[in-house]
Amino acid sequence: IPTILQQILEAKSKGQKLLAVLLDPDKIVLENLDHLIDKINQSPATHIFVGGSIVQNTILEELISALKQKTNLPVVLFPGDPSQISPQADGILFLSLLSGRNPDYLIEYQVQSAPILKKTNLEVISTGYILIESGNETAVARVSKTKPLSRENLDLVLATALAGEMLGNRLIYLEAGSGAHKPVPLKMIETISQNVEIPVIVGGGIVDLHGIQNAYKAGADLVVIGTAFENNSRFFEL
Ligand code: 1GP
Repeated sequence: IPTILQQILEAKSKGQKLLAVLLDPDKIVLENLDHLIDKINQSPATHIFVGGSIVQNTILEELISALKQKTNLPVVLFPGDPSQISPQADGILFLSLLSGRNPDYLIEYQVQSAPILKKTNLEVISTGYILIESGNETAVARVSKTKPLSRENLDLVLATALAGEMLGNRLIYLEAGSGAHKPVPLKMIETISQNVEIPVIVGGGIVDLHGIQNAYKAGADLVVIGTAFENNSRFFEL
Protein backbone atom coordinates (compact mmCIF):
# COMPACT_ATOMS: atom_id res chain seq x y z
CA ILE A 1 0.00 0.00 0.00
CA PRO A 2 1.48 3.38 -0.95
CA THR A 3 1.97 5.74 1.96
CA ILE A 4 -0.06 8.93 2.34
CA LEU A 5 2.95 10.96 1.23
CA GLN A 6 3.54 8.74 -1.80
CA GLN A 7 -0.10 9.22 -2.81
CA ILE A 8 0.22 12.98 -2.54
CA LEU A 9 3.44 13.00 -4.56
CA GLU A 10 1.93 10.75 -7.19
CA ALA A 11 -1.15 12.96 -7.50
CA LYS A 12 1.08 16.00 -7.86
CA SER A 13 3.15 14.38 -10.59
CA LYS A 14 -0.06 13.58 -12.51
CA GLY A 15 -1.53 17.04 -11.94
CA GLN A 16 -4.41 15.56 -9.89
CA LYS A 17 -5.73 17.89 -7.22
CA LEU A 18 -6.51 16.75 -3.68
CA LEU A 19 -9.12 17.93 -1.20
CA ALA A 20 -9.10 17.51 2.58
CA VAL A 21 -12.04 18.04 4.85
CA LEU A 22 -10.92 19.26 8.27
CA LEU A 23 -12.86 18.04 11.28
CA ASP A 24 -12.23 19.91 14.50
CA PRO A 25 -13.16 17.50 17.33
CA ASP A 26 -14.20 20.43 19.50
CA LYS A 27 -16.87 21.46 17.01
CA ILE A 28 -18.27 18.02 16.23
CA VAL A 29 -21.48 16.86 17.87
CA LEU A 30 -21.11 13.07 18.04
CA GLU A 31 -24.84 12.54 17.38
CA ASN A 32 -24.38 14.16 13.96
CA LEU A 33 -21.30 12.16 13.09
CA ASP A 34 -22.95 9.44 10.98
CA HIS A 35 -24.61 12.10 8.87
CA LEU A 36 -21.32 14.00 8.46
CA ILE A 37 -19.48 10.84 7.48
CA ASP A 38 -22.16 10.05 4.85
CA LYS A 39 -21.68 13.51 3.40
CA ILE A 40 -17.90 13.08 3.37
CA ASN A 41 -18.21 9.69 1.66
CA GLN A 42 -20.40 11.27 -1.05
CA SER A 43 -18.03 14.23 -1.47
CA PRO A 44 -14.92 14.59 -3.65
CA ALA A 45 -12.74 14.73 -0.51
CA THR A 46 -9.57 12.63 -0.77
CA HIS A 47 -8.36 13.08 2.83
CA ILE A 48 -9.78 13.72 6.27
CA PHE A 49 -7.74 15.97 8.52
CA VAL A 50 -8.52 15.91 12.24
CA GLY A 51 -7.38 18.57 14.65
CA GLY A 52 -7.76 22.04 16.01
CA SER A 53 -5.98 24.62 18.06
CA ILE A 54 -7.36 23.25 21.33
CA VAL A 55 -9.07 19.86 21.57
CA GLN A 56 -10.46 17.56 24.27
CA ASN A 57 -8.93 14.14 23.80
CA THR A 58 -11.93 11.98 24.75
CA ILE A 59 -13.89 13.18 21.74
CA LEU A 60 -10.84 12.78 19.53
CA GLU A 61 -10.57 9.02 20.06
CA GLU A 62 -14.29 8.44 19.47
CA LEU A 63 -14.22 10.57 16.35
CA ILE A 64 -11.25 8.80 14.81
CA SER A 65 -12.55 5.36 15.64
CA ALA A 66 -15.86 6.21 13.89
CA LEU A 67 -14.02 7.64 10.88
CA LYS A 68 -11.84 4.56 10.57
CA GLN A 69 -14.91 2.29 10.68
CA LYS A 70 -17.06 4.24 8.26
CA THR A 71 -14.77 5.73 5.60
CA ASN A 72 -11.91 4.52 3.46
CA LEU A 73 -10.24 7.92 3.26
CA PRO A 74 -6.89 8.41 4.95
CA VAL A 75 -7.33 10.02 8.36
CA VAL A 76 -4.51 12.47 8.99
CA LEU A 77 -3.93 14.20 12.30
CA PHE A 78 -3.46 17.96 12.07
CA PRO A 79 -2.64 18.63 15.71
CA GLY A 80 -2.50 21.88 17.62
CA ASP A 81 -0.38 20.26 20.34
CA PRO A 82 0.97 16.87 21.47
CA SER A 83 -2.26 15.94 23.31
CA GLN A 84 -3.91 15.49 19.91
CA ILE A 85 -2.07 12.34 18.90
CA SER A 86 -4.24 9.28 18.34
CA PRO A 87 -2.67 5.96 17.34
CA GLN A 88 -5.89 5.08 15.52
CA ALA A 89 -5.30 7.59 12.70
CA ASP A 90 -3.30 6.75 9.59
CA GLY A 91 -0.82 9.59 9.67
CA ILE A 92 0.11 12.92 11.18
CA LEU A 93 1.22 16.24 9.76
CA PHE A 94 4.28 16.78 11.96
CA LEU A 95 4.13 20.55 11.88
CA SER A 96 6.76 23.21 12.42
CA LEU A 97 5.22 26.67 12.63
CA LEU A 98 7.90 28.27 10.46
CA SER A 99 6.23 31.67 10.24
CA GLY A 100 6.48 32.12 14.01
CA ARG A 101 9.30 32.52 16.47
CA ASN A 102 7.75 30.61 19.35
CA PRO A 103 10.18 27.79 20.22
CA ASP A 104 7.33 25.62 21.56
CA TYR A 105 5.93 25.29 18.04
CA LEU A 106 9.34 25.09 16.37
CA ILE A 107 10.88 22.31 18.47
CA GLU A 108 9.51 21.83 22.01
CA TYR A 109 6.24 20.11 21.03
CA GLN A 110 8.08 18.03 18.45
CA VAL A 111 10.47 16.80 21.15
CA GLN A 112 7.52 15.95 23.39
CA SER A 113 5.69 14.13 20.58
CA ALA A 114 8.53 12.12 19.08
CA PRO A 115 8.68 9.36 21.73
CA ILE A 116 4.87 9.04 21.63
CA LEU A 117 4.86 8.77 17.83
CA LYS A 118 7.69 6.24 17.92
CA LYS A 119 5.32 3.85 19.73
CA THR A 120 2.58 4.16 17.10
CA ASN A 121 2.28 3.11 13.46
CA LEU A 122 1.32 6.62 12.39
CA GLU A 123 2.94 7.84 9.19
CA VAL A 124 4.82 10.96 10.23
CA ILE A 125 4.85 13.62 7.51
CA SER A 126 7.03 16.60 8.34
CA THR A 127 5.26 19.75 7.24
CA GLY A 128 6.43 23.35 7.13
CA TYR A 129 3.44 25.31 8.43
CA ILE A 130 3.28 28.95 7.40
CA LEU A 131 0.63 31.24 8.81
CA ILE A 132 -0.39 34.17 6.61
CA GLU A 133 -2.17 37.26 7.85
CA SER A 134 -5.90 36.97 7.12
CA GLY A 135 -7.59 40.24 8.09
CA ASN A 136 -8.76 38.84 11.45
CA GLU A 137 -7.11 37.17 14.43
CA THR A 138 -7.41 33.41 13.95
CA ALA A 139 -7.18 30.71 16.63
CA VAL A 140 -3.78 29.49 15.37
CA ALA A 141 -2.23 32.92 15.85
CA ARG A 142 -3.87 33.38 19.25
CA VAL A 143 -3.05 29.95 20.66
CA SER A 144 0.48 29.76 19.23
CA LYS A 145 1.20 33.36 20.27
CA THR A 146 2.85 34.00 16.93
CA LYS A 147 2.45 36.71 14.35
CA PRO A 148 1.33 35.63 10.89
CA LEU A 149 3.47 36.73 7.93
CA SER A 150 2.25 39.78 6.04
CA ARG A 151 0.12 39.20 2.93
CA GLU A 152 2.28 41.79 1.19
CA ASN A 153 5.68 40.29 1.97
CA LEU A 154 5.99 37.69 -0.76
CA ASP A 155 9.77 37.56 -0.41
CA LEU A 156 9.58 36.61 3.27
CA VAL A 157 6.93 33.95 2.67
CA LEU A 158 9.01 32.50 -0.16
CA ALA A 159 12.19 32.54 1.94
CA THR A 160 10.28 30.78 4.72
CA ALA A 161 8.90 28.10 2.38
CA LEU A 162 12.34 27.54 0.83
CA ALA A 163 13.89 27.20 4.28
CA GLY A 164 11.19 24.68 5.16
CA GLU A 165 11.97 22.64 2.07
CA MET A 166 15.72 22.82 2.69
CA LEU A 167 15.19 21.68 6.29
CA GLY A 168 13.69 18.50 4.87
CA ASN A 169 9.98 19.13 5.24
CA ARG A 170 7.96 16.98 2.83
CA LEU A 171 5.02 19.38 2.51
CA ILE A 172 4.45 23.13 2.81
CA TYR A 173 1.13 24.26 4.31
CA LEU A 174 0.10 27.84 3.54
CA GLU A 175 -2.47 28.64 6.23
CA ALA A 176 -4.69 31.69 6.57
CA GLY A 177 -6.22 30.17 9.72
CA SER A 178 -9.60 28.61 10.29
CA GLY A 179 -12.38 31.09 9.60
CA ALA A 180 -9.95 33.50 7.92
CA HIS A 181 -11.65 36.55 6.46
CA LYS A 182 -9.19 36.50 3.57
CA PRO A 183 -7.69 33.27 2.22
CA VAL A 184 -4.03 32.99 1.23
CA PRO A 185 -3.45 35.37 -1.75
CA LEU A 186 -3.43 33.56 -5.11
CA LYS A 187 -0.22 35.29 -6.15
CA MET A 188 1.43 33.87 -3.02
CA ILE A 189 0.24 30.32 -3.77
CA GLU A 190 1.57 30.75 -7.30
CA THR A 191 5.01 31.99 -6.23
CA ILE A 192 5.49 29.34 -3.57
CA SER A 193 4.31 26.42 -5.69
CA GLN A 194 6.54 27.50 -8.58
CA ASN A 195 9.60 27.72 -6.35
CA VAL A 196 9.40 24.62 -4.16
CA GLU A 197 9.44 21.05 -5.43
CA ILE A 198 7.37 19.62 -2.57
CA PRO A 199 3.56 19.63 -2.59
CA VAL A 200 1.76 22.72 -1.31
CA ILE A 201 -1.31 22.55 0.93
CA VAL A 202 -3.53 25.63 1.15
CA GLY A 203 -6.27 26.30 3.70
CA GLY A 204 -8.10 28.86 5.73
CA GLY A 205 -11.05 30.99 4.64
CA ILE A 206 -11.85 29.07 1.45
CA VAL A 207 -15.64 28.94 1.39
CA ASP A 208 -16.82 28.11 -2.13
CA LEU A 209 -16.05 26.16 -5.28
CA HIS A 210 -14.60 29.24 -6.90
CA GLY A 211 -12.11 29.62 -4.05
CA ILE A 212 -11.10 25.97 -4.32
CA GLN A 213 -10.63 26.17 -8.10
CA ASN A 214 -8.64 29.39 -7.89
CA ALA A 215 -6.30 27.87 -5.30
CA TYR A 216 -5.77 24.83 -7.57
CA LYS A 217 -5.17 27.04 -10.60
CA ALA A 218 -2.62 29.05 -8.63
CA GLY A 219 -0.74 25.82 -7.87
CA ALA A 220 -2.17 24.36 -4.65
CA ASP A 221 -1.85 20.57 -4.66
CA LEU A 222 -4.25 20.03 -1.77
CA VAL A 223 -6.95 22.38 -0.49
CA VAL A 224 -8.35 22.15 3.05
CA ILE A 225 -12.00 22.94 3.80
CA GLY A 226 -13.02 23.25 7.45
CA THR A 227 -15.50 25.96 8.41
CA ALA A 228 -17.54 25.88 5.18
CA PHE A 229 -18.37 22.18 5.70
CA GLU A 230 -18.87 22.68 9.44
CA ASN A 231 -21.45 25.37 8.70
CA ASN A 232 -23.18 23.39 5.97
CA SER A 233 -22.89 19.64 5.63
CA ARG A 234 -24.29 19.97 2.07
CA PHE A 235 -21.30 22.14 1.10
CA PHE A 236 -19.82 19.54 -1.24
CA GLU A 237 -23.16 18.95 -3.01
CA LEU A 238 -23.43 22.65 -3.73
C1 1GP B 1 -7.63 25.59 9.06
O1 1GP B 1 -6.84 25.48 6.83
C2 1GP B 1 -7.83 25.03 7.68
O2 1GP B 1 -6.51 25.05 9.64
C3 1GP B 1 -9.24 25.26 7.18
O3 1GP B 1 -9.69 26.55 7.42
O4 1GP B 1 -11.87 26.40 8.60
O5 1GP B 1 -11.34 28.40 7.22
O6 1GP B 1 -11.81 26.20 6.12
P1 1GP B 1 -11.27 26.90 7.32
